[in-house]
Amino acid sequence: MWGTFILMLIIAVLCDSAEFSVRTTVSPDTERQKLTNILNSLNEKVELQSTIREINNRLEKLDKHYAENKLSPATTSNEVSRKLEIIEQKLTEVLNKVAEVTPIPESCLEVKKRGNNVTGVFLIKPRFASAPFLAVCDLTTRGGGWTVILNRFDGKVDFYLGWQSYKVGFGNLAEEFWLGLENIHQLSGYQVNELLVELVESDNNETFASYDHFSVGSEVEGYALKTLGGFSGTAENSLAYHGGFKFTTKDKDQDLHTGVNCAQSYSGAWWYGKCHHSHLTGLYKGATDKYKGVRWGERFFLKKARMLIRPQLDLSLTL
Ligand SMILES: [Ca+2]
Repeated sequence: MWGTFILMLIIAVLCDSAEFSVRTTVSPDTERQKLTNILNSLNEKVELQSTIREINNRLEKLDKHYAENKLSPATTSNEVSRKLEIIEQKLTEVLNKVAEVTPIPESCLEVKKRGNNVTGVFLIKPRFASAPFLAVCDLTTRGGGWTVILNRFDGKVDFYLGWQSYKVGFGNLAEEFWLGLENIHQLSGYQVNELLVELVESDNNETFASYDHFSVGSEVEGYALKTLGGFSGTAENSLAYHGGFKFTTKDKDQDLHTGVNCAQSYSGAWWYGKCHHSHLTGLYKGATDKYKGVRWGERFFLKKARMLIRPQLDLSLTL
């Protein structure tokens, strides 16, 4: 089943690559039309990227199952992972080719400035990113131009995942997702960004927390919450405690709690210290311990949570 599925994915990607391989034999107008078609088909890429993420998540669970039961599968997940890497590489090549001939916006703010006013999925490429990626751009909230980095609203996506998943991102951009620490670093590491956190409690009370400055360091820096400041909002300032801390997942302990992995203790992944005042990656369903649920300060078992970042509107300053 994996074989057929992966083959279909490879064919889908190669078909796109083939479109580029005939570029030199067509007229500029046809070429432009072809490019437009490719850009229009980016929605399919969203699906493909989400599928790859989904398969990776399942592989992670499968590996855990094998390890726990001391099983040796006939087809190893490593084999499948390698094939997925090839598909992802092909997808990146296609996106890079699009980037070569069409200027890709560096952020959702640029998407907005180019006259887009409808929130949706856009291809963006931060200045120093090695490849473009797809992101949900909120183009209406508080002036628009936001990149959504976390979205939770129904618990369909499992957020209790490992380092690799948090690094590259997971979930489905059309539903719940985490954009990925590397992408968040690329967006916020070289330019002053602000952060908006939107929360909805179980009684539908809506609150927000906003920070003028927000940046996440590189992988070498442990994807630390490097800069955080300028709080305002109707919710608590519950990220302040986490400023400066590295990111911890259940399989990578970088927190301040000796002998304890906070991600394991609270079934999430966050910039834990000893351990948290907020963690929006907590369990959506099935948490009896309120500190294991989706939490922001004294608001527990949150119904909805979004994190959005945007280069500062009134500052063109780059770090
Ligand atoms: Ca620890």
